[in-house]
This record gives sequence, C-alpha cells and structure tokens, in this order.
Amino acid sequence: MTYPFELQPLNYSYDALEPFIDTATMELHHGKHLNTYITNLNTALEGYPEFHDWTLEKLVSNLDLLPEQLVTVVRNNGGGVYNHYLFFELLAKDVAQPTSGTFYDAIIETFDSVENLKDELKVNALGVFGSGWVWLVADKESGDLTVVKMPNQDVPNIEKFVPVINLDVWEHAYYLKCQNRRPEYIDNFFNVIDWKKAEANYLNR
Ligand code: MN3
Repeated sequence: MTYPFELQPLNYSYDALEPFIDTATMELHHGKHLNTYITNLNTALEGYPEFHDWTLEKLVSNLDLLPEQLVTVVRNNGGGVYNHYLFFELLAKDVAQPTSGTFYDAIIETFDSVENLKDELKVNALGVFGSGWVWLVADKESGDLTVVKMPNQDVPNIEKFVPVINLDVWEHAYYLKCQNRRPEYIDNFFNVIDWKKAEANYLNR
C-alpha cells in the first residue's frame, strides 16, 4: 500500500458485528473517519513525490526521516490509516479463543490465562486519557507479548514489535452506541476479536 492511498473495502458487511458493534458506528468509522485519514494523508504527500513509493509501514515507522512539515500530519493521519486497517481486519464474530498452540502458550506464559490478557487490555483501555489505542504486541525476536497503550494515532515501534491485537478507544469508535460507557464498548469488543487473525499476526512476526 503506497500513495495514493485508497479506502479498502472491509471483507465483511457493516452489520456483520451486530449486536456488539452496531452498523451505524461501522459506517461512520470505516466510511468517514478512516476515509478522512486517507484523504488527509494523500493531501499531505501530494507535493512530495519522493515519498510516493513508501509503504504505509515505512512512513509511520520512519517519521524521523520526513521533512519537518510532514512529521505531524503523517504521524496523525498515516497512523490513523495504519491503525484502523489493522483494527478492522481483526474483527469477526464467533471466533473461539485460543486453547492450544504457540500463540496460546505465549499468552499463558505472560498473562497466565486468556481472561487475564483481556483484563490487561481492559485496564489499559480504560487508562487511556482522551483518545488513543491499546495494543497487544509481540517482540519480533523473542515472541514475548506486551500490552501497551499509545496516545492519539501513534503507532508502536513496529520495527521491534509486531502488532497482534489493537483496540481503538477514541470516542468515535463507540459513542453512538455506548455514549460515555467505554467499559461496555471494551466488553463488546471481546466478542468480536478474530483470534485466528491475532494468532496469524503472532506467527507471522
Ligand atoms: Mn477510530
């Protein structure tokens, strides 16, 4: 994925995650919010052909190589595009939690149980002040799992860590359905994690 970035369709319908994530939120979140990040990123890069062959991953993990006037706009909007694609790809209903295998073993080693991992994600998601994301990332070399929270659209260090799960805790992700009840949104999210995709993210690190 390089400039000009385009809104990729979801591989499921906007109502596929009901009742956990509602259709109206998905329409707005994917069709409007993500699309705005894409438009802003393209506008910012338009006059900089030297970055038109940079992948999204390269852009968001090399902010220090960009000209000063591009840093913030790529950090916010490139991050917005990168984070949302990962997030939307990780959503599916009725996928069983892992009960065996390499990914499961890594979860047990760090968190003792899948339930504890979810608790850790929830505590961190509730701890994001304002807008941001919570991530389960794996060290590319050791495979060790860590939960981290990041402000705004900041991307974790993806040269060292591979994203396994990410959770959007911006209010636009849940306000239509849950209003100010972030805990309810997080509990709903736990019903739509595509654990098979998370496992693939972990194994492909
Ligand atoms: Mn969002």
